[in-house]
Amino acid sequence: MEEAVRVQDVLTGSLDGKEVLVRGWLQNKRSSGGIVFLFIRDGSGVVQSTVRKGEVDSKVFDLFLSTRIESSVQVEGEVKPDPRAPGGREIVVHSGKVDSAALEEFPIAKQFQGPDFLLDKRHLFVRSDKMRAVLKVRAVVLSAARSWLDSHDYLEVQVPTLTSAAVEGGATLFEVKYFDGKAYLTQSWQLYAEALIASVGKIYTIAPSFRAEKSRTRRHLTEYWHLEAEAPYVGLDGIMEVEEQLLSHVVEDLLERASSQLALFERRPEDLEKVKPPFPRITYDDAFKMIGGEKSGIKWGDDLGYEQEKILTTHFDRPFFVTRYPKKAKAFYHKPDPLNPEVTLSVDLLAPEGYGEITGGGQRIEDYGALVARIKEEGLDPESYAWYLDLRKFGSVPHSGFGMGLERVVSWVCRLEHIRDAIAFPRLINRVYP
Ligand code: NSS
Repeated sequence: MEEAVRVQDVLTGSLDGKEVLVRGWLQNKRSSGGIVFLFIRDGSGVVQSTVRKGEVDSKVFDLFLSTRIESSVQVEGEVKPDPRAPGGREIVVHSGKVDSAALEEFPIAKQFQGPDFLLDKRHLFVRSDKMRAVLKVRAVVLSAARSWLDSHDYLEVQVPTLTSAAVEGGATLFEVKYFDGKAYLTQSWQLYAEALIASVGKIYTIAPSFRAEKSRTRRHLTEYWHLEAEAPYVGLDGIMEVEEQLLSHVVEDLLERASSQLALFERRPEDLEKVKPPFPRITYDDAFKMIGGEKSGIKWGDDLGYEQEKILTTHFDRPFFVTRYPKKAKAFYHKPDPLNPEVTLSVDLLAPEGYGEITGGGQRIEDYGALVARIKEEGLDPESYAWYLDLRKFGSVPHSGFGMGLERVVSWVCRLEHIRDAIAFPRLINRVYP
């Protein structure tokens, strides 16, 4: 196959005056008089290509005049600057062909179509400008995060998806048949991470986590991408520093590498330029007061829900930490605060503008007896955590970690209304198709 150039390179101007081959999908088409304007998308961008009657073979002209959008096509022609063309350049087509003509009208139209219809057609909707931008933002977030973690001596490791016990409480476990027994889809890598730090030190992973979330909310998926890190000899303050540095680096990289995608979502760079360490820090107690105590709909000790977090976020114009959640609001492994054992050395990072929680983590219980006691207190069976308890028998050290929901971060930076649009093929309570 002949080498095609990338549309992105055409749009930089470096190919002006040159004869090029471009191939891709016909995103849009317009014709007027003897001209057909083709808008060809190749994954790197969209370029206007102009086919003029009389300047190309008449069969080619008729073909492009009649072919439907989302056919795959290729054109050869000269790159010319043209201020009227989107991106400031067009290809003056000399020849071309339709590789695979769309067999039907493309079902996704420019006019309003309901969310359920678009979700049913997600396999085609992923071709939209919006989804393409989201995919790019996701990729930049992950690549920036990897680069920060790698350069700070965190080793990327992998742990099982099929597990035998709950990390975050049993309510959101997906059970799967495992031969004659049962297993669960992982909610978090955490228990395995705590085993691996004694082998390789600071670590991270990027993997799907599963939550059988029964609630339909704008911020819950049943399968989401989870970036998690764990570090030995790090306490609550230390892990907050890791989180704020990591997120600041990610945002800085997004501003540099995904500015046009952010602009598509009308995310102003000024908003993100504020994302610099140190982030504001408040305690759960402060937060409880700020939301008006019990008037907010929760009692002291309850976890902050979406509604409470939304109120809190009105007080901040950048991400902020909420620390020291009550024991009752958090999973069994969180270390009680030695100064006030009713609360834990836990921390959530909340994004502004109503988005709320994007990370959860904190310092873990390192003492064997204290961990057994907490497991029992939560009504869990220490037997199910036998290997995890072993970790406290052999060289236990203070350690901390956190998990960041990729789609939560993407929803916030892209100002999305619903988390389902932060992932190509969302898994929701009522949806595993397509
Ligand atoms: O339940 S978390 O708050 N914490 C953990 O799973 C810890 N075991 C992580 C750790 O310390 N290694 O989940 C962490 C983050 C949370 O802040 C959200 O950003 C995201 O995972 N999360 C979700 N994203 C999308 N959909 C759902 N259902 C979801 N649940 C959590």
